[in-house]
Amino acid sequence: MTTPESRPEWQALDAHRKEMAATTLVELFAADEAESTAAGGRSRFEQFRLDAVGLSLDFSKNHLTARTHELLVELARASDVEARLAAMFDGAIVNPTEGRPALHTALRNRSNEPVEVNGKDVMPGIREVLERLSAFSTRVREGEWKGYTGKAITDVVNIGIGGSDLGPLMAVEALAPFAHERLSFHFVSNVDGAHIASTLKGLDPATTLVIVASKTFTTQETLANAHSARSWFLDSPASDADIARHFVAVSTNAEAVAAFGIDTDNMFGFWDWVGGRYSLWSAIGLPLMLAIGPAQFERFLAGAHAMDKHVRSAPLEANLPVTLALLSVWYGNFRESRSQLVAPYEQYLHRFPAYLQQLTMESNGKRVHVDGTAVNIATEAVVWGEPGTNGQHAFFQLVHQGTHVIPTDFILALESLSPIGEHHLLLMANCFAQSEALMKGKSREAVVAEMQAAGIGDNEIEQLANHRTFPGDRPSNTILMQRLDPYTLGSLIALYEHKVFVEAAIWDINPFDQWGVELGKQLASSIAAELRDGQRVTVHDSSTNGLINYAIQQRNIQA
Ligand code: G6Q
Repeated sequence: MTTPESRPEWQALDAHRKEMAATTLVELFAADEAESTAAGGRSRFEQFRLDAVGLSLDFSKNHLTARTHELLVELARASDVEARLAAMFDGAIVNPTEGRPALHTALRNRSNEPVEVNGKDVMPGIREVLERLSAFSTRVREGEWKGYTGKAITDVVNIGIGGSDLGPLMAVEALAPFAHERLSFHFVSNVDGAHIASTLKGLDPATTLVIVASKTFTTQETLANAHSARSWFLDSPASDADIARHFVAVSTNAEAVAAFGIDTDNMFGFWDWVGGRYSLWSAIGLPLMLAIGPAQFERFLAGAHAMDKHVRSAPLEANLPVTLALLSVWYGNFRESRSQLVAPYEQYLHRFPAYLQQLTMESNGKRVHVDGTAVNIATEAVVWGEPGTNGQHAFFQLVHQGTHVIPTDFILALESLSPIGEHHLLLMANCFAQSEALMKGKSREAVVAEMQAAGIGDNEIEQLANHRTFPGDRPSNTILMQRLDPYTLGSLIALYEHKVFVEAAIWDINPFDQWGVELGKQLASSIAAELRDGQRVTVHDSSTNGLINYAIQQRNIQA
């Protein structure tokens, strides 16, 4: 097998990195501006800017020249990115450790093209579930679907975790301005009883719809929360017969849904070739469809489908997801950055970083290649973030003056969904100012001059100047959209999904399995049995034995 780092294109980038090591962003801008003015050509901003599917990416504030970009694209080409994308879209087994295709793109396929798995077109099944979801959502939204006392539904509680929670939660929050006025949405994921208890407190069982969302329908946390929700429901004057009006399931496991007591007529299915963190486009998106309605949900799918078409048809050098992935590889593998910040300057996207953490780190947090051999290069960075401007008053200190260089994605909508006074102008100003400041920094000379102008004495200047100096040269992307709506949200999510896929193609890792998550599922059940049993344990290491035994002992004392 050719490892990524043994490719000549990788080595060419490594050599180029050395040439580029001392060149700063400010120098790159100065050189490009001089050249474009002399030649009457394009500015750096124009040169490193891409527009597609309602999104505009400015990647000029990165450590790259036209040559860097060319070399990165050559690496993508040598890594068979185009063929690998085609294989995914065409239903090939791109998840070999679980023997499955990964066809989230089929879920949003708006074309009439068939998509085959084992010789069978999956599109009719996808359309049928979408129609059932639409019919159900319309009935709930229009108040035709009644609770057991004859009242319309007012509250929807989604019980799920991981991929069955983060996507719908993020999207319902992101599109809140498009949501049905009568319906409120709640998401319960944590097995900590506080989550379900605080959510159900104050809700009326007679007007609450519970969605139990679990691909496998075996996830401990989700089943524990679903059982508690059912007990809460049956503690009201409702009876078993009323469950059908208040509990629906989204799953691939009809048997387990029936065993739980949910009528499979009230179940919306999906398929094993939909990965949890890629499942928002399937029936897992039911809360979003209930919130925004079937027509807007179609727009959401259409935005993602348009990005699917873009990633497959745009040349690699003008391809948005490919560009983001290549920048990530450039910083992670050639400039030693280990972390990426995502800063949406859009309050409605406040759960987007959490969603991206799962998408990115669960997909590409891997240490072996597709064939099982060890990876000798860095794979995924740590992804984190919070909405701006909040982050500026907290961790941006480290981004500006810490010892790590953290490439940042700024995301901003130009039009506010909540226009009040000058709020949006201030939000935009902060977003643009941060990327400028991260790039330019503030030299010691500028600090000294500023302090002298303020009449500060030499001793104080000497003591403070280094503290007030900013190194700058910190890279960022800025992703702009006209406004955040179902279409642009669909496109934005698909952009990052494909970014993750292209990174995985370059690193030659499988982005669609998650053995680390599976491990957590197994471990907790054996310790749960030991805690239930209450007998002293000796089978673990001394720390784990000690913790378990201490908890058992304390519980006995409390009892
Ligand atoms: C996602 C992961 C994981 C999964 C949850 C919930 O890609 O596999 O986050 O979504 O563990 O699983 P269930 O939907 O089966 O309950």
